[in-house]
Amino acid sequence: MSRGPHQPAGPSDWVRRARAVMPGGVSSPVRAFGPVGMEPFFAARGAGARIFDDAGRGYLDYVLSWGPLILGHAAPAVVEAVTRAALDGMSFGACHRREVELAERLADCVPGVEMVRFVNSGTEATMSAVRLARAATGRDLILKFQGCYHGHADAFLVMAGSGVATLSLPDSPGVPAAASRLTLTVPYNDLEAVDAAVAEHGPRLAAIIVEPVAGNAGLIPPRDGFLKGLRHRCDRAGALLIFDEVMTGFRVARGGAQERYGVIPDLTTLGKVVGAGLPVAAYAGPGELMRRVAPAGPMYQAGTLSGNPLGMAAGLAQLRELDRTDPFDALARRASTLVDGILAAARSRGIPACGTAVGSMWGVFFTEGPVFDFDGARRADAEFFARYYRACFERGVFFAPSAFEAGFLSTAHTDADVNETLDVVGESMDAAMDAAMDGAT
Ligand code: KE4
Repeated sequence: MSRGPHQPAGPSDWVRRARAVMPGGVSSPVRAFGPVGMEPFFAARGAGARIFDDAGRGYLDYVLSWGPLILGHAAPAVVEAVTRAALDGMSFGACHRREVELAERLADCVPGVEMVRFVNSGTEATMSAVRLARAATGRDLILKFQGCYHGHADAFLVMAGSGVATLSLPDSPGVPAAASRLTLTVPYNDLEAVDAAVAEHGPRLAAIIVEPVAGNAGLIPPRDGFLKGLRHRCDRAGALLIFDEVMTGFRVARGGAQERYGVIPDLTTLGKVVGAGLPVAAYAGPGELMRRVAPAGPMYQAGTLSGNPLGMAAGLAQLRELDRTDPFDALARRASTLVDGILAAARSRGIPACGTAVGSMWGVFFTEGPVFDFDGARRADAEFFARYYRACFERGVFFAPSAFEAGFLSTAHTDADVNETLDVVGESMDAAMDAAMDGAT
């Protein structure tokens, strides 16, 4: 693999064209590479563990479309299923067997799931799950955790108010204060803060929504007892527990975090892996709750392309392949090898770092650990990360272009790929340290 500079000199023509017609030149902000001081990367194709730019240069990919591609890019089983499905039509706007088959498979795999409603994005899934919790409890307030991301619905784009138990403030223009005041925000892994919020607002609390393994603040695992503690507090308060498993589903275990940690939520949201890269997500739970959703019940939610036949084909093919090969232990071992190698490279250079892997999700912070919450994650050295990131990219390794994202691994990544990555990591840490001494930004 060529290790020459992979970055064109200035904004390419495509970046200029993109910025002329799309805000920031991207379809989603994190793709703009802002935090790492680079121009947006344009992908041309992916194959296995690698993604390729327009010039044909390959990068070992640990973003994997932000999690969906657990079998790697263009997995043959998925491509064949989608190709075949497309020949029969792109969308029916009617029931079809594959959506039933995928819903049955999700119910079979995920402990807290009995019934499923498909939607087209994680945001749709979480906003619908919150609406269902409000419908089921007749209550309005929800509680979320700082650093957890559940998509861009108004209820979630909030930041903590002044006090721990106070209601939140908008975290984006366009989000009305009235919407934010229905969301409580407390630190991740902090059951005492949850107790304070529940003591103040418990009778109005419809749900607690949580990433059971936080993957949107870097990777922050739940502390022992945290998830079980949320389960008990919801039961005592009469609120529903929502596990946002859009990222952790079929990633930290076949049955997601609820299988791994043995804590069953009232509602589960899924996405990413269940669509294998196509726009598929879902909210799900026991029949008693899900039958409140129209047309079975009064809670309205709908979607033109929900249960799309190509997305269903992709998800079924990917989940069938996961069941056929059962790669979870091997993926977890390889992810741990990667993180251990990165931490060893940092330690041998005197660079403060901590991190871990949970299944095939992983993350490293450039700060002394441990990191239990978003405040801890924010202590990481963002300048060093940006220099290190650019050096890795120039050497052909594509990590998430933000210190506040998790990394992933696919079954297409080999031990040789991980070893090559660790070589690049060491070289890039040296380059980042040299750049710091030279005063380069
Ligand atoms: P989408 O609406 O982007 O499909 O899903 C929102 C969402 C919900 N819940 C969790 C736990 C998530 O991680 C996400 C989306 N994750 C980000 C990456 N951290 C998607 C990447 C992006 O925003 O472009």
